[in-house]
Amino acid sequence: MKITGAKVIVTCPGRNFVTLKIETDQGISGIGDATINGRELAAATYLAEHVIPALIGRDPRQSEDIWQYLYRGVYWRRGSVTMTCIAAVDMALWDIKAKLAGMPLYQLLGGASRTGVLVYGHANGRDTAEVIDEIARYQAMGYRAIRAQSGVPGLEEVYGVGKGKLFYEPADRGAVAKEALWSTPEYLDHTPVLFDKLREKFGFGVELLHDVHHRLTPIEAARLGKSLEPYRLFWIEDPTPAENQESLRLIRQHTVTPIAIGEVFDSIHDSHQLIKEQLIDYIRSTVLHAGGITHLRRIADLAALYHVRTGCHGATDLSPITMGCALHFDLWVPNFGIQEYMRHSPETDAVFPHAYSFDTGYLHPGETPGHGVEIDETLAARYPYQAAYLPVARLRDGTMWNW
Ligand code: EZ4
Ligand code: CO
Repeated sequence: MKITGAKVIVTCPGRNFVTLKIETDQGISGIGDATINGRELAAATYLAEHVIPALIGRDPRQSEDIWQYLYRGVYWRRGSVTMTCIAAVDMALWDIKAKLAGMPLYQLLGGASRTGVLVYGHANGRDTAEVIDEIARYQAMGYRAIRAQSGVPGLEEVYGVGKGKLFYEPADRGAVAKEALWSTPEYLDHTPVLFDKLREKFGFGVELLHDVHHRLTPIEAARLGKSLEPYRLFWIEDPTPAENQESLRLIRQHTVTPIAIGEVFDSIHDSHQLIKEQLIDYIRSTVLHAGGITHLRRIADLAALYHVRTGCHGATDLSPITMGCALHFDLWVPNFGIQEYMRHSPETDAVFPHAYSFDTGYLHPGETPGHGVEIDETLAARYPYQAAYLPVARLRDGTMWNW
């Protein structure tokens, strides 16, 4: 069996997505996601110029050897663009392999370890009253786990709030990123008050989560974790930018609020120390930015040794192809924790018809052979690429901060 062709499809059904399609001499094709928010064309070029020529003629069933070829063989290891492009190839090859076997992808990984994949939704509002309404809305839809993000008095814009409720989208159209103001003291004062009100309103029967989005220093994160302990959060997400893995030791010494980190990580080396020292409870790496199913399963296996469970990233800038692959992975992986599920817009869902479905708080990848996600190329062609970027953050005095 041979790979006979491959192409990159860039489409913008509400937001940009980069898709790799691989074709074979047996008439079976597979697709993978290569979207990096704000760096879409870098991934598209990397695939078209540097990866596709090397794929032609290879046996698509040798997904491991192709992974190693694209990782070791490139000399320049790791990095988000490289690892995302490897992931796109890997997803497409697993799709082909599972279609060839006539099985849903999760069966090739080891079969279902659970009946459904627990997901969390993203409830956001400008103030506590709006957040309460949104949580009630998610609960009415059947969600059992909900991430609460609220505006902060004194700050015009914060991560996770605004631009549509059920379809949160952080990127703004335009050639240059928008700038937003960030101030930690207001946030740290406001967040425990928010969760106090949420628990008062909803009780402890719903899992509540919160994304800090890399905004804090370690000691600030420690204070936040400690102040949220009475509200028993499922986790706080990305409390600090965790390039410095050691800094999580400090947070751990001060709080038992569970910690999830890693949506921007691109390989096992980024979380190696976090996992081995049990400095986190959930690893957020997903199939897209961390080298595909082939690499994510290695991260999950390492994590399992240290009681760390998975909590895959699943925001709207990860295409339905990533969601499909993640759900096959989640249904199988023994140390599954939870899956993020930010709903895609109807335009996106129409371009990427998929077999996965939501029922009473759980997603299921479906039984279609392969990963169960397709791309409607005719429809995709109607939505050309539009430059869009995540905002950048500055402190009151103009200092650049982490968005
Ligand atoms: O801001 O994926 O948990 N989800 C997140 C996301 C990220 C986007 C960045 O592209 O933090 O909303
Ligand atoms: Co996040």
